[in-house]
Amino acid sequence: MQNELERAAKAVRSHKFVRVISHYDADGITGGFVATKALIRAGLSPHLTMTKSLAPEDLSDYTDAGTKLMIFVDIGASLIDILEEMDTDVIVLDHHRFVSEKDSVIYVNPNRFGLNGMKDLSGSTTALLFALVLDDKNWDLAPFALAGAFGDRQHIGGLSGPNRLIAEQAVKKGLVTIKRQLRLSEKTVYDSILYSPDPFIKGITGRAQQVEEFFRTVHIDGDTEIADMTDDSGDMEMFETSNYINSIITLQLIKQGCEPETLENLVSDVYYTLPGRQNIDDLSSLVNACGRRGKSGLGFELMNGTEGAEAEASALREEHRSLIRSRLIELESDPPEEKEAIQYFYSDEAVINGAVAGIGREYLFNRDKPAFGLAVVAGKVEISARGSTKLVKNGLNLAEVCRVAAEKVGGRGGGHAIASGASIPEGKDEEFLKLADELVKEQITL
Ligand SMILES: [Mn+2]
Repeated sequence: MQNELERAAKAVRSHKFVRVISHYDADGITGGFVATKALIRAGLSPHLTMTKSLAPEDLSDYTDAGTKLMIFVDIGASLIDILEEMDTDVIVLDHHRFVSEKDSVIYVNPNRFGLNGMKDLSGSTTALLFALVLDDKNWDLAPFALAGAFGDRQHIGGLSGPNRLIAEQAVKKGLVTIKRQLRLSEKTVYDSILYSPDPFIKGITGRAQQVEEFFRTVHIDGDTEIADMTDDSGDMEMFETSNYINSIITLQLIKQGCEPETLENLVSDVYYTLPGRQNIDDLSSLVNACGRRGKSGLGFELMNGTEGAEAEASALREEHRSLIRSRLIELESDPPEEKEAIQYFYSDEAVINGAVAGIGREYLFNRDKPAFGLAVVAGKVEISARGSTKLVKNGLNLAEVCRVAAEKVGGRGGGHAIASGASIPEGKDEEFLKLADELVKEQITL
């Protein structure tokens, strides 16, 4: 991988202008930010575009006479064969499913080098490795890169591989500090349970009256601040409070059928930037919301420290999260349809379906089947599919399911084994679901 990174750095040094194209989720936006910052520092003039998807026919939108170098971040893995045909130099920094390699494309993908693209590196941390090959001074971008990896949920259950090394170095360099604490990201316990859909407490999350009643019944002071309950506070009383809240939430989650993995992750390493002490999970969810609400550029500005960006991003996040909460609350009483091996539901908005499928499967739906969220948008059906580590260990590969099933009905799909997506023509959803059901059945019984 180091060789490929050196090749990338060398290619960059012979250019002045560069088109950077990144994905529009938290990983893509932070990765685009990290790459762009590093390129500016190296004396180049980058032009960054963040996009939801990249079809072969879109590529011409990004090339004009002046474009001699294109860099793809957290996107591009599925298009290597087509990128090879481009008249420009091409660098791809992506961790999605590895399909093929072509000598003319400089292609840094962890899956290509014996690493796990779902856990060991994200698009943004791959972009950080690229930035570091350009200049060691780019270490200050590590917190943003980590926010991207967290956006892809690579820290759940602990970081591994190069991601872990990056975090360790960032701590050593005084850029980041880690605290073991309840994984609630709002300021207070009350806000966390009311606003954050993760963890999702059945019958309570998202409903103020129920949250208040719940806290009264179990004698929890909702105003308790999460930051006060960290492992190094040395305050015995706070330590006990934290344990108590943890056990109450755990009990609730056991009642609603959550798996051990979910319960274990309630307490985890939470990363804060230094200085400033911003919760990196929080940064990640703000950037994610910007992308999902069609304002990727605001995510960039937030990281760049633009005045007012944080307040605007917070408002967008609340807009986005309220849609996710509402859909999950509806699904509590009207659960997904089940086929033999999969479960599925429809939403009006495609952008919330990844989160709804992921959180829903973990906290509300059948834990033994991957969840597919569908939305009919402008003549197409957009699909998000989410599984679990346990299902993947049992053979589930949703990237394969989405790719094969989508292609059979005239669409496109791919992603990761645990989380993937597809876009298919309208009216083909039943056929897609039937194919997906068969594919999952085959994978899990293998
Ligand atoms: Mn990614």
